[in-house]
Amino acid sequence: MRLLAVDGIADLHYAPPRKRYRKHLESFEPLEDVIVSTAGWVDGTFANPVIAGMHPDPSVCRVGEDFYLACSSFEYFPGVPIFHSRDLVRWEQIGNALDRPSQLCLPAETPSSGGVYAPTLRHHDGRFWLITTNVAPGGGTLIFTATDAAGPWSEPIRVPGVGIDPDLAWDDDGNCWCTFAGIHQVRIDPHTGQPLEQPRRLWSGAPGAQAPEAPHLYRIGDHWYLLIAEGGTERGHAVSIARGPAPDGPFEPCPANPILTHRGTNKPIQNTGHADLVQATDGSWWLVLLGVRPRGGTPGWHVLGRETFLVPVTWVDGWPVAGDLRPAMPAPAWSPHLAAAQPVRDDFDEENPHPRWVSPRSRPDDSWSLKDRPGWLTLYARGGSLDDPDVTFVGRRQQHLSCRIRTLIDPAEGSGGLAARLDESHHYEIEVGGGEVRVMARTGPVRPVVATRSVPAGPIRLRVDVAGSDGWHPRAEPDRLRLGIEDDRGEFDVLAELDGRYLSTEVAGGFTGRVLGMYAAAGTVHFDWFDDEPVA
Ligand code: 6LW
Repeated sequence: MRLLAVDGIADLHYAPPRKRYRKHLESFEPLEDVIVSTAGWVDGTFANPVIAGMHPDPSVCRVGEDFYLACSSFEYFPGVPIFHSRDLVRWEQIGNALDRPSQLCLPAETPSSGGVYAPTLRHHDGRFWLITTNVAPGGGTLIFTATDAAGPWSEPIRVPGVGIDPDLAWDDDGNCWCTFAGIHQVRIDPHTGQPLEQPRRLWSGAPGAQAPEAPHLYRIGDHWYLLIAEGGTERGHAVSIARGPAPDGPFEPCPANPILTHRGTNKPIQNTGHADLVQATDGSWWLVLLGVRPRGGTPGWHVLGRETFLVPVTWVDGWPVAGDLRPAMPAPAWSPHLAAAQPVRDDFDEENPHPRWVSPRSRPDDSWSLKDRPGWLTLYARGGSLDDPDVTFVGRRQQHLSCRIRTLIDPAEGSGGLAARLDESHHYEIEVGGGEVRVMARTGPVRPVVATRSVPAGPIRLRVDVAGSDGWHPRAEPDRLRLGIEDDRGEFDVLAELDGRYLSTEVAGGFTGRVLGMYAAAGTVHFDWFDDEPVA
């Protein structure tokens, strides 16, 4: 075992002695397999976001020394990613709560940004409880339970009459209070999902505020606190709080509301809202919340979707006061916990895909395999292209403002490629098949083939470089994507360079961010590995 100190003593990497070898084009080049690190927590600061990429609507709970967090997942399957942390800063995805079709049905007619909205994750009576809403046809508000947050999670229990952003809280008499967007509340039987009364309206933030939503209800000391988001999930987003003597109020708003908002500021993190409170074992309090990192000129474009941020909370006169939310934050008082580092490469050597891999709407067993060609991910085309709701696409959320993705694809029995996807109407891809490589760019109603190149038969490396832009002028793009092919020496032959704004939430609309991945357009295609590496 070797322990390598990188970037100062707080950043340790453990590199096991086992050597692995890249297959094919760079045979027998040893790969250093760094499996744990404390990166992101250096010299007394930690980096925000703590979970980068499309991980919105975070809900957090603590069980002993362990923190667990869940996020929305919209039209992607599997749904509701579950993360674990011991230090609140470094989060490892341990599963997806909704990972079987019987739990998550997203029919082809489910629009992008439909599907699974904000969850609440709680631990009560020896079990994890997760409540969320699937807004797809045939969905509804659903409760799932598990004894291990990594799964398996139960079949869904339907909760009729409850809208989006449901929360669960229990009082000492065993009543289960379900509070949801509006803000409304109803007592329910969480085992059957049945309401025990008519829903009531609670406090709804500032008079006339847009979209009072994302309620979470907590018993803290002598008060019940009702934390909500208001102002809409765009630039006006905010976190507000009220308190009362009982779970159903009456609620008195905090005089300092909103307790957190970046509206009207030039701070680099915007759209801050939809928060959840948690207390660490040392007694300190923290908020996890969503925010975005817009780039480029005006109005600013965010391309990674809404991400999860962390901010400390202090209490003054019985009200929470949120710290200053910045990209570099003073680290918590405790030591960083060593957690699994995300490897650059997925070699497709495992029996099952890592939980970070998602597909739009569904991933039927006959659309993919890790066994048919061992060591490769094989995809079987269903829908013909990324324009189709049932395209065979396996991707992961883009997590770095600048990054490089690459894959070695064998299109011998079909065609497919590498894509950056915002939704069906907004995606760029580089595709190979029939002796040709093509770059295509779908932006709204237009879908030009931007570049083509003849290539010899056989496996080929496809590559997409995403370069975040730094300069500012009113029309500056948030980033640029360069799509091309790579030779065995790593030389990048760029076929097209495209403006990233067209794959942003501000252009496409909706609640999601970019997903980067592999797809099959026709027949059968094989992928030997997929690299996703941040670029400084
Ligand atoms: C979610 C709502 C919100 O249900 O966006 O930002 C909606 N907040 O609370 C979709 O994520």
